[in-house]
Amino acid sequence: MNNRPFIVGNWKMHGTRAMLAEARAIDRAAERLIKVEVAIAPPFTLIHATRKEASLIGIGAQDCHPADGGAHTGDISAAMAKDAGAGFTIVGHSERRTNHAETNELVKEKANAVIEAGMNVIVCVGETESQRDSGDAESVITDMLTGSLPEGDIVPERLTVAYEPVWAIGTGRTPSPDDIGKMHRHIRGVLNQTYGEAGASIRILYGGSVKPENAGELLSADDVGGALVGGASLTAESFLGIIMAAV
Ligand code: G2H
Repeated sequence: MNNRPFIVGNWKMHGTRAMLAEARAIDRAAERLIKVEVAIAPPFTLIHATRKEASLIGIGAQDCHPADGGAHTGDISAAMAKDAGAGFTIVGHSERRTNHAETNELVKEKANAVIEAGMNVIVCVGETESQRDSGDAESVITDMLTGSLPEGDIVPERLTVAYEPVWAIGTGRTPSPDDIGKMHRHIRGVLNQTYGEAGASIRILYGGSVKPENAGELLSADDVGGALVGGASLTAESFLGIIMAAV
């Protein structure tokens, strides 16, 4: 198992080539940070340029189409993302599930396509506030995982799960470390059931309003293998603050 914390910046729909300077600065600092695995998922338009500018950190895509190719105007296949320089792809982010009506079934197809293309995959799951309030968070996460995880045997290094409670995304609110630990233990149980022995070695990231100020506390929660970071990954200064908290 890769025991290094995995800190992933999800740039979402932010960034033009002017932002390559941030990627360069993160990459330079990462040279000295052998204890942490660092990656950025820029928009598709910056994958190739970011890969060229930043040679040490991982570069990934934020989504892909499940098909290899075809008449899908505006879409990008996993193989295309890989060809542009991506080494991993995020699938099932709640903004995709909500804004593009993505179902568990579609997320699973995408996850399978990413693995098939030879990349690693980060599968995101998370409950809404009303689901948490009604006490259904764990069963919702079980359904999301069993519906969305890639099929078949898995090499643990190829799959990462990101637990991102929808109500914590971009809101500044976060669960307590106890609640995060409880959910990560629950996710671990589902991974063990799904993949057997391999399930024990799959990293589980926490995501949702991670900042330099709270990263140390959130990363210290039980079975947290790193963080998926949105807003606070957009400048090298704040992203490096989070990375340093993981050292
Ligand atoms: C959750 C996270 C990154 P933020 O979406 O995936 O974003 O850190 O802005 O809450």
